[in-house]
Amino acid sequence: MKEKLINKAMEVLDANFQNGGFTIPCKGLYPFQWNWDSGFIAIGLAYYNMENAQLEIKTLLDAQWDNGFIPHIVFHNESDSYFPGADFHKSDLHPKASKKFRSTGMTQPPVLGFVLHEMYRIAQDKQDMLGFITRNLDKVYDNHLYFYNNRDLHNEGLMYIYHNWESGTDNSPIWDDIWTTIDPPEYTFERRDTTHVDASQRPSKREYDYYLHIIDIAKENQYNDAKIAELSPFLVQDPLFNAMLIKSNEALIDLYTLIGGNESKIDQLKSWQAKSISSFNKKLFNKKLGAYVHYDLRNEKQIELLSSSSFSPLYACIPDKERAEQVVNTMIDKFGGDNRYLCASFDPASDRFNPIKYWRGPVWINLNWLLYYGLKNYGYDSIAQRVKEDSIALIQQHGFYEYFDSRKEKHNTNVGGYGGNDFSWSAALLIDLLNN
Ligand code: 2M8
Repeated sequence: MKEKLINKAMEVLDANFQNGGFTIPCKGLYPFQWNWDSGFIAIGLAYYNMENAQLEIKTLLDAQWDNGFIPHIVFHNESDSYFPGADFHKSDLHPKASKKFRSTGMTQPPVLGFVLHEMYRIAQDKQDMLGFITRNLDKVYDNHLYFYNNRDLHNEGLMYIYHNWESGTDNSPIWDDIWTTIDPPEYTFERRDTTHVDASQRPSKREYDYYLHIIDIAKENQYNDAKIAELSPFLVQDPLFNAMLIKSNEALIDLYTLIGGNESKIDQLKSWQAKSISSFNKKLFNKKLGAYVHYDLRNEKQIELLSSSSFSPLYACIPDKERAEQVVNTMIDKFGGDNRYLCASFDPASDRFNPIKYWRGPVWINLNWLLYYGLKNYGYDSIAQRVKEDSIALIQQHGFYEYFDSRKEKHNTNVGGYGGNDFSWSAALLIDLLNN
């Protein structure tokens, strides 16, 4: 069984690999290179094709801007199967944007630091991998420098995101209250996602109006960070995004130490870490809910809602042991009933929960992967094992879907995998889980 699944996962990844040296998340639905997808994909590729794993990262870094920014989508190729594409985003409005590749003017959770660390762990030829890391690590460091210089509004070590697409958890109910504060125009455009996936599993047209409107505000200001921080109606400190940065900081410290030299960078990273972890625990923990939450900077308040992002700080060792226990208890109490696969992307008890709609409830393999390692960090091995087994069972029963129903009873009917099929990060991270 294990071998068959791994072979199928490799087939999915290989079929999604493109001539430009990168892997698309999924045919039709996502025809370009996505930032954090590429990171997760490289981890899976590292097990059987290190050359392509390195190429995946190199190709993404080739699109880095002169200010260290790494965009969320790189439009290496032309495709009209996706909206909004390069002509809408117009990254060239920013003076430091890549001259080589068109891209979006927003980013995604910064996974590259820990991805390089994972690739090193997996590599058979450590020397070769260390060479690759040595050639690329400063680029990732520059990306972190970009964040600390431009996204840390209050100089507290917590980055803001200015668009829900920067979170990676696109249409999460977390944003619902923010949307009520905005009144975007009704855009006229042709949706492409709903030609690939049933509309019931995707965001609504009105939600797309919000998404496009925020991009228009950023474009009117040439994607200038300071202007965006002043004007964007969406400005959030996201626990998942910041946990990814903190985990990647830690990875950079380890990797620079391995390479030798670079003392001043290591010192800088350590001081960022101390500040970020301390603020994270002060500002993003919610005692009443017993987990981490988002902070809405525009409206100056915590968003008191639980999502799978609430547990992601376990992956970056952000809580101390006692707080980690609270977080794990919350996860099991609220998301871990016997009738559920772990881990729903949004609080199943909430009236905003939707079991089939994208980031409003379904289980996602990348979040499960982060939770698996996060739980292991604190010795919760049997719960970690459950997350792993649930992930494998879902893929085995339905295929390499983009997301899955958390309700166990649903799976008796053989319905349960949603969104795109033959989805790259589901395949890549399953390879890692099965090899672990
Ligand atoms: C989804 O997001 C894109 C926009 O970035 C979309 O819906 O069009 C999200 O799940 C995101 O996290 C992911 O990186 C992307 C590609 O898989 O798809």
